[in-house]
Amino acid sequence: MQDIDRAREALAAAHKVVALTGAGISAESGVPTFRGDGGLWKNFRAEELATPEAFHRDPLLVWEWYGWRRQTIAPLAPNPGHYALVAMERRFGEFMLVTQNVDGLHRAAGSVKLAELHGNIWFTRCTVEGTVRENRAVPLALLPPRCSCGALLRPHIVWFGEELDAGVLQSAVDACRAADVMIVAGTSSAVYPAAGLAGLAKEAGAFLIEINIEATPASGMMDVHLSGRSGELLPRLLE
Ligand code: BV8
Repeated sequence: MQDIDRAREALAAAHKVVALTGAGISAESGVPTFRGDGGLWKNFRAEELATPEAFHRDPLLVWEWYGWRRQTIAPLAPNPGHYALVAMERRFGEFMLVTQNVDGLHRAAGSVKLAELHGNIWFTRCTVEGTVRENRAVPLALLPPRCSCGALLRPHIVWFGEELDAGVLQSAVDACRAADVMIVAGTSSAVYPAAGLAGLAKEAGAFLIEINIEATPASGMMDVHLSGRSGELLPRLLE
């Protein structure tokens, strides 16, 4: 039996499904990934930008990077991979989508049962009051943007060395521990604690399906590795 048929068979018997996505699922929408050729980190040094120290040292530089990313993402649309996950949310009794992506494309596609582990680039957070507000301005009116209280605003994003939101992470952990099937799509499985979620699902007996154009450090624990683009393979899982 072909791997895609084994994956479909496991999904057909599943009641509880969790999906973990990374930058690869947005690649076909035109969003640059982080690693690999042309990746964001190639042109920028992660430690220069996606850390609280970098923001403290040079908030304008960090905001110029996020402003450029917002400008890049703003005109882009979800692709068939995003929409297939919306269809899965409506098909399975219990479904949760856990994403590492900050681009907001899962929300735009219609995903509701969604845990955004690393935050969302379309939201800012006041560095003094902690207030989180949606801000879709492209370009941003002021760089770096400031709160009405006068304090600097930061992207509502989890940087390296920062804790994830405990509630969001717990909901993702609970979903992985209860899943019959877990789909891991478009992620290099390099960043923790997100990269540890597939192991939790495996320990709890879930059937693991990886969708990626290459092998990853997580490929060895998968029941099925489907090699190819998520925009093509995710919809085929629903056939
Ligand atoms: C934390 C926001 C507690 C920025 C990001 C062990 C436990 C806990 C922490 C650690 C640990 N070990 C190390 C750490 C520290 C660190 C970490 O994991 N470092 C890594 C590099 C080793 N983790 C943290 O700091 C986390 N915080 O745990 O707090 C703590 C605190 C201090 C000390 C210890 C513990 C915070 C992590 C969040 C960091 N923020 N982003 C921003 O986005 O601007 S992470 C960043 O990488 C993005 O969010 C991205 O989502 C994430 C993962 O990358 P991917 O999404 O996988 O993207 P990538 O480009 O890498 O891969 C794309 C994949 O798609 C590839 O495999 C490619 O083949 C594939 N692909 C491409 N095209 C397609 C495709 N697949 C299918 N179809 C296609 N068309």
